[in-house]
Amino acid sequence: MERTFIMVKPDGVQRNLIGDIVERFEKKGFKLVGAKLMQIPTELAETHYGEHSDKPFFGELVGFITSGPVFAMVWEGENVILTARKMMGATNPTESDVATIRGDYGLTVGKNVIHGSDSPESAAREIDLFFDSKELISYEKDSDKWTY
Ligand code: RTP
Ligand code: MG
Repeated sequence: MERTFIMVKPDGVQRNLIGDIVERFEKKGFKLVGAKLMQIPTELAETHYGEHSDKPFFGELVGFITSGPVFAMVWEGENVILTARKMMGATNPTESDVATIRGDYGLTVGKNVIHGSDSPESAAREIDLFFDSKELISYEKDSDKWTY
């Protein structure tokens, strides 16, 4: 079953959005297989956002993501990578649809509440960067048979 890395960014934690975001993914039918509140060290932030190291906003991005605790999660389910990106909405909240997380709660591209892996390769890389395999749990739920 597919897995993806999802993170409530420091603005989302400060604005009390952890519960809402977890609830959206739970109600959709996805399964939480790992989660932790953490403060991202600068080096991990630079590695995580390495694809943007040449961009003018890189310093600001690393500064923001390390500015306070984040809530890091791994979610599992059919097509979870692409579906999570749809649930998040477009990167810039001025372009994200209503009823998406960024569309409902974001106003600026710099503080857009949530991160989610954008491909199977990113998901594998980011899960490995943020979680030890011992922190991820495979388990059955009675509701699985009503979801699939
Ligand atoms: P994320 O990686 O955080 O999930 O966001 P994303 O895939 O939707 O967007 P991405 O292109 O990977 O950009 C990473 C983050 O950089 C910030 N950004 N700022 N000032 C700007 O023009 C600009 N462009 C991107 C955003 O906070 C974005 O989430
Ligand atoms: Mg991205």
